[in-house]
Amino acid sequence: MSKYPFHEIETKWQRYWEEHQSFAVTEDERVPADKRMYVLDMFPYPSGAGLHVGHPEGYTATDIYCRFLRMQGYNVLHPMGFDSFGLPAENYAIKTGTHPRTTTEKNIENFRKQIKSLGFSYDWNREVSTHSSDYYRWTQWIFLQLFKKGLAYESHTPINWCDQCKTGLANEEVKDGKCERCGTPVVRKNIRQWVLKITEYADKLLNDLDSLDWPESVKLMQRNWIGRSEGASVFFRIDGLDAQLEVYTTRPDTLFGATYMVVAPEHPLVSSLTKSAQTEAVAEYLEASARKSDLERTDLAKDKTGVFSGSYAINPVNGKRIPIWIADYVLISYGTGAIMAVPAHDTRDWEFAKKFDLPIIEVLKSDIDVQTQAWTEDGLHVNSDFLDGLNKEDAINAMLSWLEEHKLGSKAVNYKLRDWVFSRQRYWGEPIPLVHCPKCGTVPVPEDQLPLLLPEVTSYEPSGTGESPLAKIDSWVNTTCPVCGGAAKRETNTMPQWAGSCWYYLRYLDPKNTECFVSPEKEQYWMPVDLYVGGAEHAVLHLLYARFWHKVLYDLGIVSTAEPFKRLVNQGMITSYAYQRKDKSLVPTDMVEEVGTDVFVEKATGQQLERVVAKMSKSLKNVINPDEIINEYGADSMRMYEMFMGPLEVSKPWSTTGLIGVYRFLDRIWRLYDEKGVSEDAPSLELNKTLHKTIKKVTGDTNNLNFNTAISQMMVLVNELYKVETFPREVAESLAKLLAPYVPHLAEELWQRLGQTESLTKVSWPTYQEELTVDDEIELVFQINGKVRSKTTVTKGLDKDASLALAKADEKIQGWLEGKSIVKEIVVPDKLVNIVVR
Ligand code: ANZ
Ligand code: ZN
Repeated sequence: MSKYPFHEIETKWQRYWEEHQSFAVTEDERVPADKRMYVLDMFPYPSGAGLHVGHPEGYTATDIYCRFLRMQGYNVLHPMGFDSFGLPAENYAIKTGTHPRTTTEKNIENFRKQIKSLGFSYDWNREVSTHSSDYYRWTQWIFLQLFKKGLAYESHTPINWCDQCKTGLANEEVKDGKCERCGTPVVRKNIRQWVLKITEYADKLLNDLDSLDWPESVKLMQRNWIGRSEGASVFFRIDGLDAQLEVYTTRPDTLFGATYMVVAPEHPLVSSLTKSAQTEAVAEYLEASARKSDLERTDLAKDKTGVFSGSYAINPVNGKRIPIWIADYVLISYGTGAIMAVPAHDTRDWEFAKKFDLPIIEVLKSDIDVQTQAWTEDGLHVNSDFLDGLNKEDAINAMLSWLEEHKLGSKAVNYKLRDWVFSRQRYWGEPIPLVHCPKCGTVPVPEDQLPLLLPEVTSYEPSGTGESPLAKIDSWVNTTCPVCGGAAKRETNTMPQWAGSCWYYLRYLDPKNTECFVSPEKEQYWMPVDLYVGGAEHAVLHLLYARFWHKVLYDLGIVSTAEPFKRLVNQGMITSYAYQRKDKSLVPTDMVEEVGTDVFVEKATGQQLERVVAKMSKSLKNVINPDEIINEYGADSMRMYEMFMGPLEVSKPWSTTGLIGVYRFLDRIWRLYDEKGVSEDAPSLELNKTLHKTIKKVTGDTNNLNFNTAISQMMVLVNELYKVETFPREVAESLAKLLAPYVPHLAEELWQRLGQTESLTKVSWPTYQEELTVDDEIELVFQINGKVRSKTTVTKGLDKDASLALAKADEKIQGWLEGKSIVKEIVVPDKLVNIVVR
């Protein structure tokens, strides 16, 4: 008995595909536009840890889909590359002195080898790496287009800073007040930054989401992140000062309830508002709040703090004098950095008012006493003069008209989205191609001088003072101005890792072009990306940034579509099992023994453990190494198992037992062809029907990315084949074709052993006859008052009367009908008969 020789088979076919360039793709003009498909994977960061089992999940899904599409006559672009600038290589360089390029290129080599060992059908001729100068030349070029369009500017406003990573961060990189990468609480720092005006695209980024076939959850996250808010800006006169205080409010209708105002500590009017008696207290407060993070300032649970400025504003609707406070629960970065406080109907304002004993006036009819709690729900207006009795919508409109008429305010829109802090004070990134000239100001490096190469340094250590290691290389920093030729200095900040991934899908289209970043013909041939698969963690980072750059390029007329990624699918996370003690602490997997089916104990103590699902982690010793799996069970087993684990989009735990099950299935297929042997007989009607049903199901499921159910159906067919006497050639050939996208190495081998000389990559997908996929026999269900009481198997196509007669002849049904009167009879042919009785 021969064992399924996957090692041999997999090496053989990987070599074959490479030698025959089976997956090299060209812009074949004979292929009509609707038969061109661009299927994209999120390219990996080549970390030192190598491929994770999560990578092959998405990569296998797209590979199956691509192979399937090709067999259906599509011209398919399916590329792969590396997102190779980034902090880990740089941190490693700091520790060891190894150049990040050396580490990165070594890691890329390992990644490429690992990815290739899974037999994916990438066109490797199109590989790109974002750290290579041929590539980042064009990243720099795109940056310059943004700069020339006025979309990149230098800013001196405080930004988020990570003391651990020693660099500035974009808002998107701050999660719950902490650095997204290392978890260090983010502080504010005043350093010069390059910022991209993503806010100018807020509306386009928001509105165009509607046109995308993306998971609703991702669209919602982007909508919330952009955070469009509609309201009004209202002007308040300041008593005794020739200035006005502008606030942003979503509830202008509550103006009669505004009993005080608050400005952020950084508000430009703070010093003019501060009366001499308050000077000291205000100064103290400003200092204290400067030390706090935004999270500490805005946390709802935190005690409210603030200080009275000494000044008063005039409420424009009733002329009342209301005090102006300075408090850090108002953020300088949102709206106008100043608010009108309506403590009766806003929780934060209410807490503040209680603490500092400020008046609380009910202006929305409340079910509770607003002196004891804020009422934040709807209510008809009260204590509000011309708004009394109106509902929210009418009151807002009435107030807006009033404000506009008196020139005291107007409709306004605000966004949560902030401009993108784009410079990093680190080494391993694209140098920003700008020169600072004392005479000409900031000027771009001429495009024909790109790439501006990243210079060699002796120390990768970030200065931590807000300058990148590049600032220490005088010979690089000192240059001449491209405009006037005088002495000038180079910009020393580098770009964030997101820069390279903002446009890589465009470079794949034309990776070797030295004239432009992509030729218009190639761009138009392939774009947009038809299917993009990757992890959900990029919802507001990469996916928002890439859309932004793409829209800028679109407005510049360089790309032909308004959106880059038509359809997006998020693969679920592959988790692992972990073992939990009663006190919820986790036990490393190698300290656990399975003593019975699903019964686990801790080896050392014998204590019973509960199996739970957890993220893979080194400390729990439950990280699965793809290399080991491939070596032990083969790439085809790995591919098919990851697709069989469950629906692509859900998170699911790795189980080696499950993997072995799939391996056995492939072994069974192997033995079917190898031992049973193929006969030239025609298949029986029965078998033929199973075959055609299988083709139909696998076709539909593969098309919908429902790979797990497609695999189940193939299992049904294989089981059937073990039951029948002979293995007809027709079935053997079709099965090999169905297997081709899923387990391509095994399928090619079986196909060749059937005497075929052409690779399955050149063969068409099998078709099915619809009439063979429908069952003649169906189950007819009998119900009494909607409850199933009996059923029977009958030939399809029975009419209503015959079905009803059959039901009434049924013994059990007769029992239910006894002594009752029939009210109604419902027949759904080939499905059910429902008799309603009383
Ligand atoms: C009066 C009011 C009454 C408000 C009321 C709310 C409820 P969104 O929806 O997120 O846009 N606000 C405005 N600028 C702020 C800032 N810089 N820092 C902190 N809070 C600020 O929220 C807009 C509301 O948040 C505004 O409407 C303002 O409070 C507050 F019953 O004004 B409102
Ligand atoms: Zn950090």
